[in-house]
Amino acid sequence: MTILDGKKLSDKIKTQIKHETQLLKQQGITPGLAVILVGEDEASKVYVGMKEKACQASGIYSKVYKFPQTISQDELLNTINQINNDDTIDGLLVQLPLPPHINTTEILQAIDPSKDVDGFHPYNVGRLVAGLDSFAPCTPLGVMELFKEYGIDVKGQDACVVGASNIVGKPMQALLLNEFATVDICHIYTKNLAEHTKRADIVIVGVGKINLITADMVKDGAIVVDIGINKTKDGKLVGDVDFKNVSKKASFITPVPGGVGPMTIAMLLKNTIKAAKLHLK
Ligand code: BQF
Repeated sequence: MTILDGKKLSDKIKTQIKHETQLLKQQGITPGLAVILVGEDEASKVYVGMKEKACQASGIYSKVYKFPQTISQDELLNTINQINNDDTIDGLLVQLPLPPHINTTEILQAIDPSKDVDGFHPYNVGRLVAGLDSFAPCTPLGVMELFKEYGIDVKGQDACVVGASNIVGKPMQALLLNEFATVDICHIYTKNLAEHTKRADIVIVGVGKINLITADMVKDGAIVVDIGINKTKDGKLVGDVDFKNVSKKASFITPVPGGVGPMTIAMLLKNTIKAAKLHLK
């Protein structure tokens, strides 16, 4: 069993990005990322803090726009318009979730697709599904990067993605299919989850349920990727996979923390550099 070490790979990518940023700066370009944070969600604050710190470490200019929970739809749209027109900013992301009175779909559609480093705008979603060059969502992109680093070729493999969100499951399916895996997506209405996961060469799960994937649900030698982030009663971070037992059967497995999470942040930096190069042309 090999651990897919996302912390280690993300550190390596951050160093590469630092060098790329230096080259861009020699051409008079400083890559810039804007992050919009609404309200007081503790997890969101931690994630935005991680993003700021990663930008700082790799020489990317970053600016966080903080707003109270009570901000209106129009104020938020105006801010996005202003950032769309700001030449010092290459990438723009809106930290989710937004408050319930905000129309998230409309907010995401207001982002300039050429600055859409989270890849949530329907323009980029469409391009990803069509197999065209696009900004792809950072978490599934991070999973593909881990596969590449560890020499895992998904072509012709049976993959089972558990969780069908727009942020993780659906773009994960598209990225795998674009590389010619056979992809199954399971969700809350799936009749027999174990039946699907047991068949798979690659199991990727991100639903937010502790111990959803147990050892009896994966085949010997499976590649297991855990995108879940859960807090136990004693405040420990764990994923959706029973790591202790599943790791005995898996050929490759990601830990939580230190697996896909750090890769998500590294891919955000990578997408921001990509946006900066796009704007250079
Ligand atoms: C790690 C996220 C759910 C909802 C909104 C490192 C992160 C997490 C874990 C991180 C996530 C999850 C982010 C680890 C960003 C990933 O060491 O395991 C980094 O900061 N993430 C987000 O911005 O929004 C989310 C999960």
